[in-house]
Amino acid sequence: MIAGLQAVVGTEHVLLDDDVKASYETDWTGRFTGRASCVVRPGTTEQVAAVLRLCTAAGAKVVVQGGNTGLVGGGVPAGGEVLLSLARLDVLGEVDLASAQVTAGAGVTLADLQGHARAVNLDVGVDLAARDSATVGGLVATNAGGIRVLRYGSMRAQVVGLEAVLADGSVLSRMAGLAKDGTGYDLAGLIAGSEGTLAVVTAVRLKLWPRLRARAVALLAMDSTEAAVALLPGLRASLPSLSAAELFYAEGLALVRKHGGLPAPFPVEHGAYLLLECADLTDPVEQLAAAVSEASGLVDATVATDAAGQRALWAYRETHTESIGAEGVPVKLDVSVPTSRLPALVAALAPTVQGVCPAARLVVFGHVNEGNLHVNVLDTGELHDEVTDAVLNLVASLDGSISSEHGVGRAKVGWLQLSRSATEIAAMQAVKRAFDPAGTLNPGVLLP
Ligand code: 2HG
Ligand code: ZN
Repeated sequence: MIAGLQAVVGTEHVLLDDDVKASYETDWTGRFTGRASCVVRPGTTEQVAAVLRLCTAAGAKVVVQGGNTGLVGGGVPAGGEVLLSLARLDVLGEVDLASAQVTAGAGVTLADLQGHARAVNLDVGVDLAARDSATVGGLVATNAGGIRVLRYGSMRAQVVGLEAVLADGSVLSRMAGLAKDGTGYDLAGLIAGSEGTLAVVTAVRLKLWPRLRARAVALLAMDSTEAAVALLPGLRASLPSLSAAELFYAEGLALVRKHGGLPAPFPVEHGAYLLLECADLTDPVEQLAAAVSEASGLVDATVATDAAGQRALWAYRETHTESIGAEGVPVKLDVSVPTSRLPALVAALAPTVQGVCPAARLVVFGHVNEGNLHVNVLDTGELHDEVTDAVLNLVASLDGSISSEHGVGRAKVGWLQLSRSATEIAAMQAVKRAFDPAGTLNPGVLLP
């Protein structure tokens, strides 16, 4: 099989040396790691197809990887698989202005795609902190969310066309980008969010949005999560330009200040912080300032008008992940509940985690509009499964989802039944068998 792979992609793109493979074998969190039998780096869709034909024929298992920014172990080997890296599929098509769409190879980074779209006054609907490394293929395969979901939806909602290779090497392609297409099953929508278990995404066609250069950012302080959630209806109604609403707390603020050397945003600590961003064609600062001054339940607020001030406020939110990572390897649980139940979730988290792991340190933050909380637990020692179990059961008891935007991966596969019924899991397994009967793709990810 190795000789066959070398013949397809060239010897230099089949990595066998342990040192060279290492950066592909551990995920961003450092929690998930395993050895790959080899790393294969095809440069075209045809090469991906030939690689998959060879692997399936040899009975080899394949793990698919984009920018390796995943947080649930879905893109790194468990042990012995072929690691298929799509990083070289980085061709960006010309933007189609008539439809406001673009075709991008799976290996194009989000930042490159954003730059490409912005050059013609358009923009990508999804944005997230890992933009410089995260790739389009992985964003689609995991249905990534990020900081603009409240305005533009998740990655699946951006997809108007998709090319993917099935495990047997056949190529499924639907790239015309038809805005209306009533011909049956939405296979692109199904593959989006399937975490590499159904097919290998090699290219996507994405819808683009008008570029909104004028931005305003505010950081609000309030006493509680309840107060933050209570603000949402009024903010959405009075701010059609609202494009982000991000929540964090004093523990996370202390960590980002410690690791980033950031100044305190307010003279005293508060119960909850909400970062808002508005984006529009004309300057939204006044709109935002008016909405903030009318909002009830605020104890402090600051509005940034210039780009440097906006970046400084965003840093409090966007450096959470790396600041937590600098403290140790956390248990990361990306969950969502109906937004109205977010205060109940936040209130119950500390006692729930301490009940199973008294030494644990909890840092939570998230995307408030979607009821999406990033529960990061440090210092869990050997108790990561116990902590995971307690938190995910709490989430399920509040009608929530055990994975909001990071996917199930390997991290939560044992808990899928908390969010999906037996009937749903059986239907998902039947779909998996239809696409990948030999079970080549991403075994151990998503499905038990
Ligand atoms: C974010 O919102 C990402 O910044 C990462 O989804 C969340 O590190 C995390 O837990
Ligand atoms: Zn997030």
